[in-house]
Amino acid sequence: MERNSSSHGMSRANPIGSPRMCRRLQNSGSNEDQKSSHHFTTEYDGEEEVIGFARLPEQVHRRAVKKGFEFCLMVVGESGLGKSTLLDTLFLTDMYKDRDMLAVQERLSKTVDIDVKQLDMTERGVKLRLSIIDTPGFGDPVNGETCWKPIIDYVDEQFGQYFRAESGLNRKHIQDTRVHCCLYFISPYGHGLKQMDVDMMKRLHNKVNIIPLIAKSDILTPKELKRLKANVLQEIAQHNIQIYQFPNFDSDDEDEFSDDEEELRAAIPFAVVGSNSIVEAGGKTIRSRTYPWGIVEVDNPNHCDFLKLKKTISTHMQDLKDVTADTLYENYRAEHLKNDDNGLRMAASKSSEMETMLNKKDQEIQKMKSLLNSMQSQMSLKGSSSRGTMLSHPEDTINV
Ligand SMILES: Nc1nc2c(ncn2[C@@H]2O[C@H](COP(=O)(O)OP(=O)(O)O)[C@@H](O)[C@H]2O)c(=O)[nH]1
Ligand SMILES: [Mg+2]
Repeated sequence: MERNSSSHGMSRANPIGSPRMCRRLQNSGSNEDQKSSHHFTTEYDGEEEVIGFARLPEQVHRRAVKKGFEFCLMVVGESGLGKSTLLDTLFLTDMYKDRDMLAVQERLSKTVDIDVKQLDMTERGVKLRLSIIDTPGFGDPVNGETCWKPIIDYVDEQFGQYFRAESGLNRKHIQDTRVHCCLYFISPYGHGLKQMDVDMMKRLHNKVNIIPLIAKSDILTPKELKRLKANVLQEIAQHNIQIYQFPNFDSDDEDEFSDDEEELRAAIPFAVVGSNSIVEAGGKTIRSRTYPWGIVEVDNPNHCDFLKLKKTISTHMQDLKDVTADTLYENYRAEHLKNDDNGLRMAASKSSEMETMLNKKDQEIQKMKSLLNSMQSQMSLKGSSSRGTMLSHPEDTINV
């Protein structure tokens, strides 16, 4: 299982913290502990280095840069809510402005099947392999009732592939195609979650990190949006749906960082607007939707939460991967191993049943044989006294 100790480190300057201006040697724990344990905490002054582990973050960073990152993002939701458009908006035109674009440029057309696109991008020397998984929307005539199946099958199959690779010989270069994040689109036209949203989210929540979104939020007034967000959150809680929980950082983290986190957390479910058209306004180029009455700017925090969504993904990539590997995949693995174990136990009990049956048959055959022998000896006795015909093969008359 991949574990990366750099969790959260990529987004902060110095996760371990700079050495403090003090020198003390302290025993951790109570007096009781002092007798039995030898666990000391040492802090060295300023620039002084004994081991030099303050350079660990650099090493972790260098390793990550060399290895590159893999991240898989999926979009799920009713048909026509702007999933494909938002993916376009997120990645193909903006998210990594300085990226070296490879191949995939074409716009995503209406999705009828699961469509995985890969983008290899480099940002300030850091390589990212991004897999974008666009799924067929619910209510599409092509999938009808079983719309959830290909999506769940896809997620399970990625776990399965990882599991097989992990149990194989070459475990060094496992490609991680597990779905690390699922953007779940909720309709702006209703009053909250639909039954099919509840069903789908419940099928997904033990397998992927769900980030809920209010789709096409430009059609809602601020008041309507506020009410819809509240309803959605209330229904998520009521139905015990587990959505992605932001990690709790230590209280001594930089204030600014915690404030940012709090702002992101408070905006869930993020109200998004997607667009691919760029307009010129006031000498600036902005991505927006133009209506007869005005312009909705995708990147304007007063118009929607698109920037907050973008920030959440980019600053929580490692945490989303960690939760996938440590919790969601572990659940799958434990379940899988339990099933395997049950299978083995059933096979074992079947074979022992078979053995008992064979033993029983053996005993019956032995019994028959001894019966035959005694009959044969009786007959030969009779034959010698009455000179009657003797059977050469007594089995001919007795069916064994
Ligand atoms: N009003 C509005 N329309 C949108 C938005 N995003 C996409 N659309 C439109 O909704 C329609 C369906 O979009 P699409 O991305 O194909 O939806 P998908 O089926 O969920 O992938 C298209 O006509 C888009 O132009 C949005 O944020 N607001
Ligand atoms: Mg689509």
